[in-house]
Amino acid sequence: MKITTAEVIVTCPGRNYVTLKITTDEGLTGLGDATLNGRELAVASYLRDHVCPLLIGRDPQRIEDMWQYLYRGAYWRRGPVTMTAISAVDVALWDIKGKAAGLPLYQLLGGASREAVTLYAHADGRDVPELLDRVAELVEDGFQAIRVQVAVPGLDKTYGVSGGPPGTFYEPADGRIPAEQRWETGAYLDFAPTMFEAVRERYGFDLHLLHDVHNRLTPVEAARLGRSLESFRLWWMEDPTPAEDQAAFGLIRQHTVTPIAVGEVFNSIWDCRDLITNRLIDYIRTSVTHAGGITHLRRIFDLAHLYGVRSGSHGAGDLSPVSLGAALHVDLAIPNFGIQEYMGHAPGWDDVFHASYWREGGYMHPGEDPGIGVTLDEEAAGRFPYDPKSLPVCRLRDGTMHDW
Ligand code: GCO
Ligand code: MG
Repeated sequence: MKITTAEVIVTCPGRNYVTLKITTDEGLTGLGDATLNGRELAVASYLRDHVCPLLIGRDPQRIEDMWQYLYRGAYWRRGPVTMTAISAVDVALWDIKGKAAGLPLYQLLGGASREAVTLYAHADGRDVPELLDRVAELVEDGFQAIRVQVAVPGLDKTYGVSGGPPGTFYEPADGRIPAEQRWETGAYLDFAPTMFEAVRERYGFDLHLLHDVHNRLTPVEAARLGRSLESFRLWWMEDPTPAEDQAAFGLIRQHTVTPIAVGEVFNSIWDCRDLITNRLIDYIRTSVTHAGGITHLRRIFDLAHLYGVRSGSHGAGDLSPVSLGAALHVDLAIPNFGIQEYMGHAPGWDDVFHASYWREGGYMHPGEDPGIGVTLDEEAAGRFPYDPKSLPVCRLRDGTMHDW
């Protein structure tokens, strides 16, 4: 079997998605997600200009060799752009392998280790009552794990709070110039326990609660937050500090038993190694799209398994349905699955993508179609052209740049 074409499709059905489509001389096609939110065209160019020409004529069945060729073969390696491009190739090749075998991908990964994949959904509110309403809807819909985020009183904008109608929460990403938001750590730390208190008071402890700090704290502030939330028994506290400084997690760990999840911005096993092997985190959030595809993500999860760390893959709406489909196969197969983020996609996404995956309440399954089970309608994709958007940036009240 040989690769005959490799095309990059950029489309915006509510959000920008970059998809790699690989076709073989036997007429099989495979899709991979290459979306890097806010930097989409950099990956599209990396693929079109530097990777696609290398694929033509190669054997798509040699997935491991292709991965090594693209990773070790690039002198300037690693980083989000390169690794997202490699991920897309890898996922597309696994899609082809599944189709060639006539099997859903999870069967090639060892078969199902569970009946379905447990999801966590997102609830947010401009205030605590609005959050409680949103949690009620998700509970009604069958979710047993919910990420909760509430606007911090006194701040004009808080990460994770859209103020939009339920089910339509997407990170604000408007135009080429990023919006600027202001942040005040003291107000957040004082307020955070209030939202968990309210949810626990209404729902008791049957519901799993998660929270994303989104890199806003210093290590000692994160330690304080984790400690102040202990009695609410969170499933996890996500990205309490920027993860470049991995030793920081040692300090957080010394002070709190609130579980920690990190890794959505990591691109390789090297980014995760110290946090995992030093047992500084409980969940690793790397995704098929940004951490080297199925081949490399499994390697990360296997390392994590050795150290009792479970998976909790990033699944924000800025990762395409191809990404979610691929993630579900991995989630279903690995022994140390923890939870899968589920944010859904913008209304109308299914005009462009068609997916075999299905959701029942708080569970999802990748479906039984051969390969990943997600297809793209190119004609429909063409009706939704690229729409430049940026993630916001964040400053402290005095104007100092901070982490968003
Ligand atoms: C999450 C993430 C997202 C990111 C987004 C950036 O946990 O879901 O933090 O909300 O901010 O994916 O593109
Ligand atoms: Mg996050």
